[in-house]
Amino acid sequence: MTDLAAVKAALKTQAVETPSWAYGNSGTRFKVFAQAGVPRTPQEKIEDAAKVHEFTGAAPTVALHIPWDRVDDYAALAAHAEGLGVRLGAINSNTFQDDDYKLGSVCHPEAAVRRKAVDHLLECVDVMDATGSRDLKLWFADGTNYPGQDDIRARQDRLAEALAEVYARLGDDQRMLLEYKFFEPAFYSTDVPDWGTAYAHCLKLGPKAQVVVDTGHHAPGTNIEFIVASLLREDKLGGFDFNSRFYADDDLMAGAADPFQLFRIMYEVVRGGGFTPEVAFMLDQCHNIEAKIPAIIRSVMNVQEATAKALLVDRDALAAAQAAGDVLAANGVLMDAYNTDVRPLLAEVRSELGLDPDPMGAYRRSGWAEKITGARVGGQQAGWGA
Ligand code: LRH
Ligand code: MN
Ligand code: MN
Repeated sequence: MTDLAAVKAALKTQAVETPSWAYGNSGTRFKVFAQAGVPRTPQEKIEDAAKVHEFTGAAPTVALHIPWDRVDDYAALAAHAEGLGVRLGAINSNTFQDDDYKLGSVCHPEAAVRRKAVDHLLECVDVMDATGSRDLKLWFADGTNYPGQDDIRARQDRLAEALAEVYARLGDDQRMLLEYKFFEPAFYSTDVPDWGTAYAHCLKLGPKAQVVVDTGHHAPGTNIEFIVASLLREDKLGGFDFNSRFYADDDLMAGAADPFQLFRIMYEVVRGGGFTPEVAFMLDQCHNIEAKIPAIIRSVMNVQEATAKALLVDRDALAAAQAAGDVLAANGVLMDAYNTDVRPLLAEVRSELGLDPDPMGAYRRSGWAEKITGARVGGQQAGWGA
């Protein structure tokens, strides 16, 4: 039997970080679609993120991407966020949008380019000092397109050297989260293609280096929950970039393409003791054709629903069935939880928190969309896709 009161208490603590870039205009490599009312500044992105938190009660932090969110005064930006009831979260580095990075950043064959990239990462730690952020999220677009183009192994050495320098700069309460992605933009070899590579680097660096799992960064058919279970077992899961995919790194709404996979991942999180602030639950998505703020509210709700189902798994019954080798009973226990309609439970949780039980409706009725559509002209483009 699952303890419903405990499930509700756990759900009330859930925090999903939303990405500043998801509030900006985005698109594909073919076209960026401008939407009305889109933020023109980092401050306005945070205003939108605050709305997501206001209606879900579960999105208290916003991740920044530097330089997309570069400002003169980061402490003032943090104060702006706090004034709106949210905080600044992970600082995401960007070493992929500069001509100098054509052949890579921290793995580039030229020392001068590597220096520039590492300096940017160090600048991101300065930003963290000012914002009070705990996590530096690193994703490297580094790789090669053709066999022989560069020395794959030497690139690993350069990567290790860069990471070590940044690691040494971290404060006592700061961490680096290393993100992997199996391909794109490089098509032959990628320097951090998988969790094994990220894990090996993080292990060598030390406890402040952790792996981040972006759910869109795996080959089709990859068992992501196995990766989650393994990283938790090794104390190396730093967080998630949630989004969903049908084909590649689609960055669609979390839980939209495969809610069952999200449930399986959240079950391993719960099972592995990962439902704690030590694991950062972040979204990394873009909303090219749908309204952004409600899409992000929907995504937060999808994560909450998967979590609620994971928490509802009757772990005793599951363990008993597993121990008895009763395949069908064990699978049945898991599916019972997955097939539970948790929406009434989450509505209750929201009411108990003093929130509207229907975040989507509450946002619609709030008039915020109309307000920003009238007030903001010339919204900013999220950093990529031009
Ligand atoms: C790379 C990635 C990474 C970036 C973000 C914009 O595909 O997932 O996390 O910082 O997209
Ligand atoms: Mn990501
Ligand atoms: Mn991605």
